[in-house]
Amino acid sequence: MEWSILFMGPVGAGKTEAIRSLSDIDVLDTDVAATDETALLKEKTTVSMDVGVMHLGGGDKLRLYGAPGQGRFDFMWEILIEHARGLVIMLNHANPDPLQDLAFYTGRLKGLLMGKTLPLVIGVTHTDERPDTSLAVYQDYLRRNPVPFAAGKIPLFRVDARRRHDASALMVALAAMLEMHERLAQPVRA
Ligand SMILES: Nc1nc2c(ncn2[C@@H]2O[C@H](COP(=O)(O)OP(=O)(O)OP(=O)(O)O)[C@@H](O)[C@H]2O)c(=O)[nH]1
Ligand SMILES: [Mg+2]
Repeated sequence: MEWSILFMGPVGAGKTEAIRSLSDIDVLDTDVAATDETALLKEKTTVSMDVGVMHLGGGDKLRLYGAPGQGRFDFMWEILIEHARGLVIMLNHANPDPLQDLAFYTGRLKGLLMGKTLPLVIGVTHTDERPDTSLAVYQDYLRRNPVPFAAGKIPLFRVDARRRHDASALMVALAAMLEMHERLAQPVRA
Protein backbone atom coordinates (compact mmCIF):
# COMPACT_ATOMS: atom_id res chain seq x y z
CA MET A 1 0.00 0.00 0.00
CA GLU A 2 1.02 3.57 -0.61
CA TRP A 3 -0.48 6.60 1.10
CA SER A 4 0.07 10.32 0.70
CA ILE A 5 0.33 12.21 3.97
CA LEU A 6 -0.01 15.97 4.25
CA PHE A 7 1.73 17.94 7.00
CA MET A 8 0.05 21.26 7.81
CA GLY A 9 0.60 23.85 10.52
CA PRO A 10 2.03 27.27 11.26
CA VAL A 11 5.41 28.67 10.23
CA GLY A 12 8.19 27.12 12.27
CA ALA A 13 6.14 24.22 13.66
CA GLY A 14 8.63 21.76 12.16
CA LYS A 15 6.85 20.32 9.12
CA THR A 16 9.92 20.39 6.87
CA GLU A 17 12.17 19.17 9.70
CA ALA A 18 9.85 16.24 10.51
CA ILE A 19 9.80 15.17 6.86
CA ARG A 20 13.60 15.39 6.77
CA SER A 21 13.80 13.21 9.89
CA LEU A 22 11.43 10.62 8.48
CA SER A 23 12.29 10.40 4.81
CA ASP A 24 14.30 7.50 3.43
CA ILE A 25 15.14 9.54 0.34
CA ASP A 26 16.69 13.01 0.07
CA VAL A 27 13.88 15.44 0.74
CA LEU A 28 12.93 17.77 -2.03
CA ASP A 29 12.22 21.01 -0.24
CA THR A 30 11.35 24.43 -1.53
CA ASP A 31 12.71 26.41 1.39
CA VAL A 32 13.97 29.89 0.57
CA ALA A 33 15.29 32.75 2.67
CA ALA A 34 12.41 34.15 4.69
CA THR A 35 11.40 37.75 4.23
CA ASP A 36 8.78 39.84 6.06
CA GLU A 37 7.70 38.83 9.58
CA THR A 38 8.71 35.20 9.07
CA ALA A 39 12.37 36.29 9.00
CA LEU A 40 12.00 37.24 12.67
CA LEU A 41 11.17 33.61 13.46
CA LYS A 42 13.48 31.65 11.20
CA GLU A 43 15.93 31.94 8.33
CA LYS A 44 14.14 29.80 5.75
CA THR A 45 10.54 29.02 4.94
CA THR A 46 8.73 26.62 2.61
CA VAL A 47 7.18 28.36 -0.37
CA SER A 48 5.72 25.46 -2.28
CA MET A 49 6.03 22.01 -0.69
CA ASP A 50 8.36 19.41 0.81
CA VAL A 51 8.39 15.90 -0.58
CA GLY A 52 9.78 12.81 1.15
CA VAL A 53 9.15 9.07 1.23
CA MET A 54 9.10 6.73 4.21
CA HIS A 55 9.28 2.96 3.69
CA LEU A 56 7.20 1.04 6.20
CA GLY A 57 8.37 -2.47 5.33
CA GLY A 58 6.51 -5.13 3.38
CA GLY A 59 6.48 -2.79 0.37
CA ASP A 60 4.20 -0.26 2.10
CA LYS A 61 5.23 3.37 1.92
CA LEU A 62 4.16 6.82 2.94
CA ARG A 63 4.60 9.74 0.59
CA LEU A 64 5.20 12.75 2.82
CA TYR A 65 4.13 16.21 1.68
CA GLY A 66 4.79 19.35 3.71
CA ALA A 67 2.66 22.41 3.06
CA PRO A 68 3.95 25.96 3.47
CA GLY A 69 2.87 27.48 6.79
CA GLN A 70 2.53 31.00 5.42
CA GLY A 71 -1.06 31.90 4.54
CA ARG A 72 0.03 33.71 1.37
CA PHE A 73 0.89 30.32 -0.14
CA ASP A 74 -2.45 28.80 0.80
CA PHE A 75 -3.26 28.01 -2.85
CA MET A 76 -0.81 25.12 -2.34
CA TRP A 77 -2.99 23.75 0.47
CA GLU A 78 -5.83 23.21 -1.99
CA ILE A 79 -3.56 21.36 -4.41
CA LEU A 80 -1.89 19.21 -1.77
CA ILE A 81 -5.08 18.22 0.05
CA GLU A 82 -6.50 16.61 -3.08
CA HIS A 83 -4.28 13.54 -2.90
CA ALA A 84 -3.90 13.35 0.87
CA ARG A 85 -5.09 10.14 2.53
CA GLY A 86 -3.90 11.15 5.99
CA LEU A 87 -3.20 14.43 7.78
CA VAL A 88 -0.70 15.67 10.31
CA ILE A 89 -1.19 19.00 12.05
CA MET A 90 2.05 20.23 13.61
CA LEU A 91 1.72 22.86 16.35
CA ASN A 92 4.47 24.99 17.86
CA HIS A 93 3.91 24.89 21.63
CA ALA A 94 6.12 27.97 22.00
CA ASN A 95 3.93 30.11 19.73
CA PRO A 96 1.94 32.85 21.50
CA ASP A 97 -1.40 31.04 21.01
CA PRO A 98 -1.07 27.46 19.74
CA LEU A 99 -4.78 26.76 20.40
CA GLN A 100 -5.61 29.57 18.00
CA ASP A 101 -3.29 27.88 15.47
CA LEU A 102 -5.14 24.60 16.00
CA ALA A 103 -8.50 26.33 15.49
CA PHE A 104 -7.20 28.04 12.36
CA TYR A 105 -5.85 24.90 10.68
CA THR A 106 -8.80 22.67 11.60
CA GLY A 107 -11.11 25.39 10.25
CA ARG A 108 -9.24 25.68 6.98
CA LEU A 109 -8.98 21.91 6.56
CA LYS A 110 -12.71 21.54 7.19
CA GLY A 111 -13.36 23.96 4.32
CA LEU A 112 -10.86 22.25 2.02
CA LEU A 113 -12.14 18.73 2.69
CA MET A 114 -15.78 19.58 1.95
CA GLY A 115 -17.35 16.80 4.01
CA LYS A 116 -14.61 14.18 3.45
CA THR A 117 -13.15 12.47 6.53
CA LEU A 118 -9.49 11.53 6.90
CA PRO A 119 -7.29 10.10 9.65
CA LEU A 120 -5.60 12.92 11.57
CA VAL A 121 -2.73 13.00 14.05
CA ILE A 122 -1.36 16.05 15.87
CA GLY A 123 2.28 16.66 16.75
CA VAL A 124 3.16 19.33 19.31
CA THR A 125 6.72 20.61 18.86
CA HIS A 126 9.02 23.01 20.74
CA THR A 127 7.84 21.81 24.17
CA ASP A 128 11.48 22.14 25.26
CA GLU A 129 11.14 25.90 24.87
CA ARG A 130 8.37 26.40 27.42
CA PRO A 131 8.26 25.53 31.10
CA ASP A 132 4.68 24.21 30.84
CA THR A 133 4.94 21.12 28.66
CA SER A 134 1.51 19.61 29.41
CA LEU A 135 -0.56 18.65 26.39
CA ALA A 136 -3.79 18.73 28.42
CA VAL A 137 -4.82 22.08 26.92
CA TYR A 138 -4.93 20.51 23.46
CA GLN A 139 -6.83 17.47 24.66
CA ASP A 140 -9.36 19.73 26.44
CA TYR A 141 -9.71 21.85 23.32
CA LEU A 142 -10.37 18.80 21.14
CA ARG A 143 -12.97 17.50 23.60
CA ARG A 144 -14.78 20.84 23.49
CA ASN A 145 -14.33 21.33 19.74
CA PRO A 146 -14.63 18.00 17.92
CA VAL A 147 -12.89 18.01 14.54
CA PRO A 148 -15.59 17.08 12.01
CA PHE A 149 -13.24 15.73 9.31
CA ALA A 150 -11.16 13.51 11.61
CA ALA A 151 -11.84 9.81 11.13
CA GLY A 152 -11.89 8.44 14.69
CA LYS A 153 -9.97 9.59 17.75
CA ILE A 154 -7.11 12.04 17.20
CA PRO A 155 -3.75 10.85 18.56
CA LEU A 156 -1.74 13.72 20.03
CA PHE A 157 2.04 13.49 20.52
CA ARG A 158 4.82 15.58 21.96
CA VAL A 159 7.33 15.66 19.11
CA ASP A 160 10.76 17.10 18.55
CA ALA A 161 10.73 17.21 14.76
CA ARG A 162 14.53 16.88 14.69
CA ARG A 163 14.27 13.35 16.12
CA ARG A 164 13.29 10.51 13.82
CA HIS A 165 12.07 8.51 16.79
CA ASP A 166 9.55 11.20 17.76
CA ALA A 167 8.34 11.86 14.24
CA SER A 168 7.98 8.10 13.65
CA ALA A 169 5.45 7.85 16.48
CA LEU A 170 3.16 10.10 14.44
CA MET A 171 3.58 7.92 11.37
CA VAL A 172 3.02 4.62 13.20
CA ALA A 173 -0.26 5.93 14.63
CA LEU A 174 -1.32 7.32 11.27
CA ALA A 175 -0.46 4.15 9.34
CA ALA A 176 -2.60 2.08 11.72
CA MET A 177 -5.49 4.50 11.30
CA LEU A 178 -5.11 4.51 7.51
CA GLU A 179 -5.33 0.74 7.36
CA MET A 180 -8.42 0.72 9.54
CA HIS A 181 -10.02 3.60 7.61
CA GLU A 182 -9.49 1.83 4.26
CA ARG A 183 -10.76 -1.52 5.52
CA LEU A 184 -13.92 0.12 6.87
CA ALA A 185 -14.42 1.93 3.57
CA GLN A 186 -14.39 -1.34 1.62
CA PRO A 187 -17.77 -2.95 0.95
CA VAL A 188 -18.47 -5.97 3.15
CA ARG A 189 -18.47 -9.23 1.18
CA ALA A 190 -21.04 -11.89 1.99
N1 LIG B 1 13.89 23.52 19.97
C1 LIG B 1 13.16 22.84 19.10
N2 LIG B 1 13.31 23.07 17.78
C2 LIG B 1 12.55 22.37 16.92
C3 LIG B 1 11.62 21.39 17.35
N3 LIG B 1 11.00 20.87 16.26
C4 LIG B 1 11.53 21.52 15.19
N4 LIG B 1 12.45 22.42 15.58
C5 LIG B 1 13.21 23.39 14.76
O1 LIG B 1 12.29 24.42 14.40
C6 LIG B 1 12.64 25.00 13.16
C7 LIG B 1 11.39 25.03 12.28
O2 LIG B 1 11.44 24.15 11.32
P1 LIG B 1 10.78 23.97 9.91
O3 LIG B 1 10.70 22.50 9.76
O4 LIG B 1 11.50 24.75 8.88
O5 LIG B 1 9.30 24.60 10.06
P2 LIG B 1 8.12 24.52 9.03
O6 LIG B 1 6.93 24.07 9.81
O7 LIG B 1 8.48 23.72 7.85
O8 LIG B 1 7.91 26.06 8.66
P3 LIG B 1 7.43 26.76 7.26
O9 LIG B 1 7.97 25.99 6.11
O10 LIG B 1 8.04 28.13 7.34
O11 LIG B 1 5.94 26.80 7.31
C8 LIG B 1 13.81 24.16 12.62
O12 LIG B 1 15.01 24.84 12.92
C9 LIG B 1 13.74 22.88 13.44
O13 LIG B 1 14.97 22.23 13.61
C10 LIG B 1 11.49 21.15 18.77
O14 LIG B 1 10.69 20.33 19.25
N5 LIG B 1 12.29 21.90 19.57
MG1 LIG C 1 8.63 24.15 5.88
